[in-house]
Order: sequence, then structure tokens, then C-alpha cells
Amino acid sequence: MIEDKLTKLQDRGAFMVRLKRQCEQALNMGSLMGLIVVDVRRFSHINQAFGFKAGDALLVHFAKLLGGIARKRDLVARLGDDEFALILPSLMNEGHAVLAAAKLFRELEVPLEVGGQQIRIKAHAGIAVCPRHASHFEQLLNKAQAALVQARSRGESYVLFDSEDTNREENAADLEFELENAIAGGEFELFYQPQFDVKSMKPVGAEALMRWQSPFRGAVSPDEFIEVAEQTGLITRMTQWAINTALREAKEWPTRFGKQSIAVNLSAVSLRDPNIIDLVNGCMAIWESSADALVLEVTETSAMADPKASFQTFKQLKESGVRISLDDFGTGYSSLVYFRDVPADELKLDRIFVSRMVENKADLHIATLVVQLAHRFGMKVVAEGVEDAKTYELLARIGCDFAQGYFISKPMRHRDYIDWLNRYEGLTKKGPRLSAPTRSQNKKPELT
Ligand code: G
Ligand code: G
Ligand code: MN
Repeated sequence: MIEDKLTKLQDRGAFMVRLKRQCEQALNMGSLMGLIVVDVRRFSHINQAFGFKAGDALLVHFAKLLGGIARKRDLVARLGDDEFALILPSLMNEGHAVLAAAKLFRELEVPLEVGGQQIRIKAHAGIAVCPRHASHFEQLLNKAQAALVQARSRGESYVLFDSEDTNREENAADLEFELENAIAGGEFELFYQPQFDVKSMKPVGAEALMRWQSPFRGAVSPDEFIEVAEQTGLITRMTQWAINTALREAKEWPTRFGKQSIAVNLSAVSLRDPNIIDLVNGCMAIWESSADALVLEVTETSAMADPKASFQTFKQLKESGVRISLDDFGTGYSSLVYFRDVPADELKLDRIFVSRMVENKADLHIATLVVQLAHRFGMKVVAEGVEDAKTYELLARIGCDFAQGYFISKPMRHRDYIDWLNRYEGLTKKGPRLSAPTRSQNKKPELT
């Protein structure tokens, strides 16, 4: 390791490498890692007043103090002329990082003799904890430095970074880093929500909904992370992961209700990705899935951003046998011409209309018209957000083809979805009737 000649501490380059590694380790182990950055106050003034030799002696002394409070696995580094850092891996809690800083400042109370004079070293410190304040090493350093600036301006010895001050931008940068790890770390999971044939009341397939089980944030909805993934380009890998996983898992589904389709959401960015056709074809080849099993859901809004290009992509995907479903239909203000021109197989009537159909005549009219128009142009209609029996019955009456919503089931983990398919017996006014779980199903260990 490269070290600073004067203090024998790690230099900035070596420190950054270690900081990165320690951040990753904290993330992997689920432990806490503290970072303290310390700035010696008016160091140049000491240099001028007492000479460089005295200045050097002071730095060496300061380095020793830091070394003294460090535990065996801690790392002390010199970041710049008068800037130091202390990495504290495996903290019991973040209070321990604060205690370490407090200890340092107690030691600094003892004056140092330089050139026959007693001087008190003054300093400020900023503290940040990974992953509480940031999980990416550069972000963590930024946070510790921000806390240091605060300490200086408030005239305090040390300040723990205040996460209240964290703005959205920093959160997004963290999310980006965590997402990247999440793919490699297998933290993503698909949940499945059944889609019913309204008339026969039997499942015809399911929509795959991505969930991220983050070790720090808990379960995170795609509403939160898809946008970040789109901005950073990670979305391509996530889309590929979702299609592959959905096709692979769908192979395990029981066949008692006949052929099942599997719907995967395609983000606006993936729709515009020139490689999307190859990507989809590649996935289908791997899993030897019959193409008509795969449905790609594209929101009406993202399709309308550039209808010409979108329709071209739809056509190419359809040539591969994939079906196209227009998600959140009715919220995108597209014109009636859309019904004529869009090469889609299915519309998903947005739950805004579906949820109010029973109470609100106008929404019922809209739903009825969408169903009739869609049928006229050879498309099927899925009602989303079906939450009760009344809505389901109305959908049957207006001739809606498929239904999806909490009335049938919430999205389920894959294992639970298989179990649900095995036990589904029929739909009642209260929802699905399921057979009693078999003993072996009872014994199945819960995946946590
Ligand atoms: O399941 P949930 O309500 O959290 O979904 C929120 C939104 O995220 C929905 O609009 C859904 O279409 C979208 N979504 C869910 N899974 C995926 C996915 O795998 N890819 C993309 N692009 N969007 C998804
Ligand atoms: O935009 P998209 O249709 O892909 O959104 C799917 C999301 O809708 C899923 O996250 C799912 O949890 C949610 N969802 C599914 N069924 C219902 C329902 O009956 N009511 C409500 N409020 N949300 C639902
Ligand atoms: Mn969807």
C-alpha cells in the first residue's frame, strides 16, 4: 500500500480503494461502517508561525492520535495537507462513530509542545455512516465532508451527517448504485397477479410485477426504481432479467387450466431500445417458450410518445409471435384513430375507469365503449383493478374479455402463485374459493 511519507498513513488513493471495499463489505454483510473526516484548523497559520518543521511535527502527532483511537481493523489515512480520515468497519451502531470522534477531540485537548511552545490543535470533523447515509463510497465521502462543513460553520468539533438534509438527487445516486448491486445479488423477484377469462372465471395467465427486496430499504415498488433504472441504462438488463425469469418460472405453472400467458411490463426506454427485438427473441429461444405465451405490456403514454416508431416495433415483435398489450389505457389522451392504427392485441382498461364503473355511469359508458371499439378492431380488453364482485359482474355484462385485480388476487410470490393455481376451485361473490392446502404444501418451508 502506498503511504504518506511523513505520517506513514495511507494516502488518498489507497484510502479511496479501501473505502470502496469497506462500503461494499458493509452492504454485503449488512453491517455498519463509519467514516470520519477531520480537518486541522488553521494549519497553514501554524506553518507560518512556527516553521514547516513544527508543522510536520504537528501532523505526525495528529496522525498518532488518530492511530491511537483506531481499533485494529480501522483505517487511518491522510487525504490532503491537513485533512485526515478514519474508516471504522463493523460498527455496533452509528453512535460508536460519534464516540470515536468524541475521543479524538478529548485527546486533542492536551496541548502539544512545538518549538518550545504549547499549542492546542484545533480541528473539525464530519461523520457519515454506510449504508445509513450513503451506500456508495464517493457519496459517503461527500456526506462526511458535508457534515464537516457544517461543523466548521456551526463552530462545533464534530457533526454527524443529518439525513434530513439528504436531497432527492443524492438518494437517486444511491439507488442507482444499489440497483446495480441488486441485479448481481439476486435481489429482484417477480410477483404474479392472475388474469381471468371473465366468462369462464378461470385463469388464462398472469402479469409479472417486479419487486426489489432491498436489504436496506425493504420491499421497493417499481414505481420507485424503474425511473432511476431508465435514467441510468440499467433498465435493459432489468428488462432482460424480467423476461427471462417470467418465461422460466411460467414453465413450472400447473397446466390444469390450459395454456397460460405471461405478461411482462416493458418500460418506455426499452420500447425505444433498438435491440429490444433481439433481446425478446433471445429470451424466447433460451426457454423454448412458444411465442404466443409472452405478452408485452406497454403503457399507452409511452407508445404515444412516438407512435410511428412504437407501432413499427410492435409489428416486429408481433412477427416473432409476441402479443402486445396497451397498459393503463384511457389515461393517455390518444385519439380514436389509435383504435384503427395501433398494432396491438389487447387493451388494458385503466383502473381509474374500472374502479368507478359501479358508482359512476360515465365511467361505465367509457368502459363499454372501449370494449366495443376494441372488439371492432380485433383487440381484446383486460380490465385492471377489479376489486369486487359487482365490478366483475358488470364487466361480464359489457363483454369485457379478461379481468385482473385484488378481487381475484393480489400479486403473489412465484411459489404462492403455483400453490394458488393448484388450489383454485372457482369464483364466488367473496372472491376465489381455494381447496384446503395439502399436507405437503403445508410443510413447504417459507421462503423469507
Ligand atoms: O406492482 P406495482 O403496483 O408496484 O407496479 C407499479 C408500476 O410498476 C406499474 O405501473 C407496473 O406496470 C410497473 N412495473 C411492474 N413491474 C415492472 C417491470 O418488470 N418492468 C417495468 N418496466 N415496469 C414494471
Ligand atoms: O400499471 P400496471 O397495470 O402494470 O400496474 C399494476 C399494478 O396495479 C400492480 O402493482 C398491482 O399491485 C396493482 N393492482 C393490481 N390489482 C389492483 C387492484 O385491484 N386495485 C389496485 N388499487 N391496484 C391493483
Ligand atoms: Mn402492467
